[in-house]
Amino acid sequence: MELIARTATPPATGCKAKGCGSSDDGLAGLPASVREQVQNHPCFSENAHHHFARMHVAVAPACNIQCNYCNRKYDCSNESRPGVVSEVLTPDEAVYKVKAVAAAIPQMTVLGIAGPGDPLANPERTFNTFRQLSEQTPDIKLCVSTNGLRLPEFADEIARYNIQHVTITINCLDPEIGASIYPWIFWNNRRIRGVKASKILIRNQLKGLEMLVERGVLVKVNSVMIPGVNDHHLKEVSRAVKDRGAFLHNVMPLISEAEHGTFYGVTGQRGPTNAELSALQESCSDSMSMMRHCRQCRADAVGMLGEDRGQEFTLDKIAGKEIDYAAAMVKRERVQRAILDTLAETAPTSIPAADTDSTLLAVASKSGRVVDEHFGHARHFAIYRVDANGSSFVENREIELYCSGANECPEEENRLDGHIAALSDCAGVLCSRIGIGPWRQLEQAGIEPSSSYALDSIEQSLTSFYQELSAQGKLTTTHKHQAIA
Ligand code: CLF
Ligand code: SF4
Repeated sequence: MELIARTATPPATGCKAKGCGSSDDGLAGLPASVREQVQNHPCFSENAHHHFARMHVAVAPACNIQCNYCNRKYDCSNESRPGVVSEVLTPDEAVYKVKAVAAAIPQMTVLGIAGPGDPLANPERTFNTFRQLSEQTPDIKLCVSTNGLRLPEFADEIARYNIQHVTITINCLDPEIGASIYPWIFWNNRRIRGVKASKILIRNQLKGLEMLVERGVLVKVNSVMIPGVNDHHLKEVSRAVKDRGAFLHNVMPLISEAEHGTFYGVTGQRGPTNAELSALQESCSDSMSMMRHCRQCRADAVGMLGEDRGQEFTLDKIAGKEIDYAAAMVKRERVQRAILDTLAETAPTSIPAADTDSTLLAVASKSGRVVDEHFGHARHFAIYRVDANGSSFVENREIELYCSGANECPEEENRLDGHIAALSDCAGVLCSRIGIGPWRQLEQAGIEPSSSYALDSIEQSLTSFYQELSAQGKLTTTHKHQAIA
C-alpha cells in the first residue's frame, strides 16, 4: 500500500463561503442544462461525490508526451495517483465491464477514460469504446481526461458521441515553464523537445478548450502543483482557463516519491505541503470554482471517489454474466431519481454560511457516504464546516498511514504527529473505530474523537456530533475562530 507522505501540516486557512471547492452552492445559479450535466457527476459536483459513483476503463495505453512527474510503467499521472498500474482492456471488454458495473452499482453515473496513457493518443480504442457506450448504455455520462495535445483534432468527435465532460491537464501557459515540466512531445511523427514542444502543447490545450466550450462540453482543467516550478504561475492559469470558459479548476499536488521512478522523484523535486496546496487553491478561488475533492483515481477505478471496487469486477469475475441492460436502466433510473429527490429536499440546510458558530469536523470514511473507516486505516480525512444548521464539505486532507492493517491499533502510538497536525484546527473526528492510544493523544491535542456514529450517514452524524460537542462545552472559542480563519 502506498504511503502518502506529503502531509504533515494543516491548511493555513479555513474555508470561506465562496471557496468550498465545487460545492453545490453554485448549482442553483446554473442553467438547467448545466445543472443536469453536473448534479450527478461526482467530480464536477462536490455534493454529488457523496452519492454517485464513477468508473474508468483502461483502454488507452499509449501517450504522446512525456511529463516529468510520470513513469510510463504506470497510469497517466495527470489524473491517477502515480505508482499504480491498471490492466489494459480492449474496447469490447471495456463495454462489457461497464454494463456489468452499471447493473451492479445503479448509482454509477459516469464512465471516464483517463489512461493508462493519454486517451487521445489512442483515438481508435477510445472512440470505439465511447461509440459503443453511447449506443448501448445511453444513461451513462461519458467523460475523458487528456493532456490536450490532440484535442483540436478530436473536438468534433468528442461532441459527436455526446461526451459532456472533458478534463485537460494544463500545468502552465508559459512555454519556458513548460520546458521544465515536459521534456518532449511527439507531434506530426516527430519528437520535439524543449520550449518549442511546450509552445505546441499549450497552444493546442487552449485551442481545444475553446473548441469544446463552443460545442457545449463542460471542461475541467487539472493542474499539477510543482513547488518552485509552476506554483507561482497557477493563479494565472486559473484566470486564463476561466476566461476561455472552463467550468472548474482542480489543482492537484505533485506526488514524487523516489520509488515511482519519475524524473521528479529521482531528482528530489518535492511536492507541496497541505498548507501550500490549500493556500494556492484558496487564492485561485478568487477567480475560479475550484475542485477540492479529487482523489487521483486509478485508470481502472470503480466506485465512489476514494473507494476502489475494481477487484469485484475483474474480467474473470464478470465473465459469462448475462446482463439485461434494459432492465438495469429501469432500476438505475429509479435509484438515481430517489437520490436526486433526497438531495433536492436537503440542499437548503446542508450549506451553512461561514459564521462565528461554525467549526471544522473531520470524518474518516471509505465510502464518502457513511462513517466507515477505522482511524488507523484512514488515508485521508474529509473536513467539513459544521454549524447548528448543517454541514458543508471543505476539503480532503491526506495523511500518512500509521496502522499496518492489523486488527487492533497499537495501544501506545507515537507516530500520530502527522494526524494531529493535519486535524489541529478541527474540534473532533468521526471514525468507525479507534484504539485507546490514538484516542488519548487526540484528546490531549484538543481534538475529540468519536466512533459512536459508525456506519451512520456522514451528514446526520456531523450534525449530531456538533450538537453533542456543543452541549458538552467542547466547541471552544479557539475551534470556532480557527474554523473561519
Ligand atoms: Fe474520471 Fe476524471 Fe471524469 Fe472524474 S476522475 S475522467 S473527471 S470521471 Fe475525478 Fe478521479 Fe480526480 Fe479525475 S476524482 S482523478 S477529477
Ligand atoms: Fe504520463 Fe499522462 Fe503525462 Fe502521458 S500525459 S506522460 S501518461 S502523465
